Amino acid sequence: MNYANFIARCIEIARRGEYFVAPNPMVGAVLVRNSDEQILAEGWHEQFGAPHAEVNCFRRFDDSEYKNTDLSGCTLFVSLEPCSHYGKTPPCAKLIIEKGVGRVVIGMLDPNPLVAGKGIRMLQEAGIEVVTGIMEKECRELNKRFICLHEQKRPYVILKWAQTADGFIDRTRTLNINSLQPNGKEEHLNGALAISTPETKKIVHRMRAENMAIMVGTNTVLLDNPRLLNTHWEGRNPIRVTLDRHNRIPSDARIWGITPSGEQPKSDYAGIPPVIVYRDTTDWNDILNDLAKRNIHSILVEGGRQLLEHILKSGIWDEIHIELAPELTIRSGVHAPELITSSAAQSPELITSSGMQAPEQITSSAVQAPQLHLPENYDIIDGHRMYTIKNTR
Ligand code: AOF
Ligand code: ZN
Repeated sequence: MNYANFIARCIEIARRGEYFVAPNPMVGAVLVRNSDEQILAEGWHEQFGAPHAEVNCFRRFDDSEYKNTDLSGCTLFVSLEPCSHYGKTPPCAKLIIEKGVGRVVIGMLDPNPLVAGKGIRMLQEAGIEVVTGIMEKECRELNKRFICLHEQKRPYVILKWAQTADGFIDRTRTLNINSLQPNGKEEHLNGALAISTPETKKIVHRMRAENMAIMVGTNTVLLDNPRLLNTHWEGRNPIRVTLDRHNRIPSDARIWGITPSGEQPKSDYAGIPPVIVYRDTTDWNDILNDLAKRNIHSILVEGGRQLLEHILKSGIWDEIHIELAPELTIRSGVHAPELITSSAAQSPELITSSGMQAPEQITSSAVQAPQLHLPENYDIIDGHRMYTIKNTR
């Protein structure tokens, strides 16, 4: 039996829950008869708070023509270790034991401390053969956000911007809060440079659906007056996050999500407010800690330059997505953020002042820290180059 093929199928069906399960992981389960490798049933985690993949798989099995099959001669494939805790549903490991499944093949361990190996132990103690670590890399990629929250106690961070061929993200504009367009209107360019095309805009909104939160700095709120909603892709609206140290964001700014008739916005994530504003700190670590406490597993940062550079300097980010318009040049404006690596960020003076003597305790790798460059490979959408940079720290 090729275990990897069935775990690959688990990953495929897990993705059907992509826009609906966060902050839970996407999970898929496939029940297979050993003698002829017939798939008897499949299930996936469909929605946050709803039954887990295994429960859905057994429900379909019970409704199927195979329902009288002796499960001791069957293998349950699951992309994530079955849970051992009483959460919104009873433990999946207990259900698997009750069903009398002979073997369980697992993609990866559940990093959630409530589970973390206990699910596997429960199965083994019940005499079930357990195989783990099949397609582990792919399973980790599937749930990189969920894993980041539990392993690093912070959300997965994606930085995103669009730039001209000559490296600008916007025109130079002056702040004029009174020029904000009223709430309720779809377009909000407010004089900002429009770089994205209809197709790349959809990708941006897909990213807003994939990540639980979205963040921009105060200036971007004041300049663009954005709503930061997901209106061009399926799934939910992200939680809107910004900073406002000096109470500059007016009460009618569109980020608050208050409708023209005065209705307050509803959060698409149970128990988390729709808008979070940090007024006491701009420190990236503080913000990430707070977001993690609220169970937010991912954040997309869309600008502006100041916030993006603050985060780049901190070194605490996971991916950068850059859209480059190869035929658009504006010659002056707001420069795209400098791609500074985290090791360089730890000793910025060493890379900026060339004549400086390096203190002994600083290693040569810090001195030589390279700047990141745009990768050689990119996707092309609507003629625009779509770059992805992963933090390899
Ligand atoms: C599984 N199968 O399909 C999923 C699991 O709040 P609850 O009760 O839904 O539990 C959420 C936790 O359960 C989540 O953090 C993760 O550890 C695990 N998710 N486990 O056996 C599933 N989605
Ligand atoms: Zn479960």
